[in-house]
Amino acid sequence: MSILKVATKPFNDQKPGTSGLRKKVPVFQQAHYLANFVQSIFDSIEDRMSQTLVLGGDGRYFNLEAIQIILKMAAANGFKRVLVGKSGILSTPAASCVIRKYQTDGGIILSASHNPAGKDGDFGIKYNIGAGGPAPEKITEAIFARSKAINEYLILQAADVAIDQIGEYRLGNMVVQVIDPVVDYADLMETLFDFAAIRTLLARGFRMQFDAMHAVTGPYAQEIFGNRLNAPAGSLTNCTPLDDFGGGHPDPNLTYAHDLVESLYGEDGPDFGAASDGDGDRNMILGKRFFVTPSDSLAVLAANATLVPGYKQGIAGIARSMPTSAAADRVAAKLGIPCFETPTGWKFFGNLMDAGMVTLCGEESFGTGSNHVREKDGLWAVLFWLNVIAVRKQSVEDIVRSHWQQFGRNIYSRHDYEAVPADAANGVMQHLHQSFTALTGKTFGSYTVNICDDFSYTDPIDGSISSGQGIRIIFTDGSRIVFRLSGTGTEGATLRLYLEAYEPDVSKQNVDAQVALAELIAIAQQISELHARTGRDKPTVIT
Ligand code: VG1
Ligand code: CO
Repeated sequence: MSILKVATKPFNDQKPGTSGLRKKVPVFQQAHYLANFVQSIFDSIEDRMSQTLVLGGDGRYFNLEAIQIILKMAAANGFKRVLVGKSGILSTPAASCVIRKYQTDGGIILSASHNPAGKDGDFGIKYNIGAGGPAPEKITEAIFARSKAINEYLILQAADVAIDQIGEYRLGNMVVQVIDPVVDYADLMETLFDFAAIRTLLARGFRMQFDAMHAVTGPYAQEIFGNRLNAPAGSLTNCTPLDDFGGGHPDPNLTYAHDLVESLYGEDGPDFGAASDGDGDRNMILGKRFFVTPSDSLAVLAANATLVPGYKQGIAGIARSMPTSAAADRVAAKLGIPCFETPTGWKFFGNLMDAGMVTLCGEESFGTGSNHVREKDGLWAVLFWLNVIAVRKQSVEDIVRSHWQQFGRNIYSRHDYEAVPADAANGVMQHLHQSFTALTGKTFGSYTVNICDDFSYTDPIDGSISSGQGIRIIFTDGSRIVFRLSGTGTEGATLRLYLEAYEPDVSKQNVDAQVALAELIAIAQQISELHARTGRDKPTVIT
């Protein structure tokens, strides 16, 4: 077997976004496109000779081809060993679990998460460091810089490795170890949650429905809920991973998880519903005719953490992304623990968790997790909720309402405007930027603007600064409007508008978020000139 040095030219669009490099499949299928990026990752790893990596993806179209290319490149680049998920499948949290458990030097995760898949869908790739989390910006910037200068990559000339059987195989001087990550992941979950209590809950007639949306969590859900928790047949749906996710959009929210939502809101629906996304790191939690916003979910889990074995000693701190509601801040204040506000993207939580400063982290985008791994974790959140329900013996709705009663309700919504022409979206952001001075102190109806800024974050551990992370318009009563451009889309620009208002009065908490936020929505439209500038009169998705 010989090592080929392949001459190549840089592509200039390989800048990793919020979570790795995401492009349409045909972009990744161009000659050298994937290889250029992989070599750029490898070139940014110091001492890569003799390192061990983890490799796997969410099973979407192009996953298997990409894995064979990456294995041959890893062998040619001097890696000692690569742990691959059986058939190339690894959920994002399981990849983080495996990197940590086997103390590997890092890993490569192939996923475009919640973006649709298939031959005209999206594909993605990201690099995780030895702590198990997404590479920090310093590394992603180095990878991007390298991708703009690359002129050759190394690849082994060899036959494909059979990765559908557990075992060890040689590829040149490298060992390919095919592992079953489901067991490793399920074992970790058993160390955190009271499986006996959840088993009893399910045995006594509490009905759950989990929708794997034909994405990566299917096998994990079958092992955990089916085999280990004896959930009755019918509790799990769409558990066979498909390379196009069954043509669906594996984003667990009220729009895309419509079958699940219909079932929970229907006659005689189950008591608890949950769904995950393409790569298994997101979660949506539903009660009977009740939706838990992800921001509330983080706050509720934090407030109830000591009811769960893995967190019974208490939590050290909480971190949330900037656009996530301040519901968790109120819990942190009550518990007397710190709460950190970070930019969007899980990579910003890693340092805080490594330093032991936070235990729970969350994002409004259906992401919740803890220091058990360094990624957000969909099934972990589902188990956490089930464990809390098993102990409190209350419905999802009762748990959330009693939380609001105690802490007040941070009424919250996100409006996404997808596939907007980039110029128009940038125009909205620029216009807002230019309005900071004019807006400050101005009154709109019942709201007066207190602060306008573009969010910037200084990492408390390594001092690195990330600026331009989203425009905040904060009102004197703490209500907020936030505008951000997405860093995960592959078509035009996605403009996100985040809205939050605080309601301490219990008698006013039982409202529809869109109704309660109507005044803020109108202010956001007015000050951003969104309709005039983008031609859009309503959002693509509301969550
Ligand atoms: C979105 C979410 C962000 C999340 C990211 C990756 O990013 O808003 O909170 O961390 O997706 O999630 P953006 O830049 O499009 O807003 V996943 O499940 O794609 O790994
Ligand atoms: Co995801």
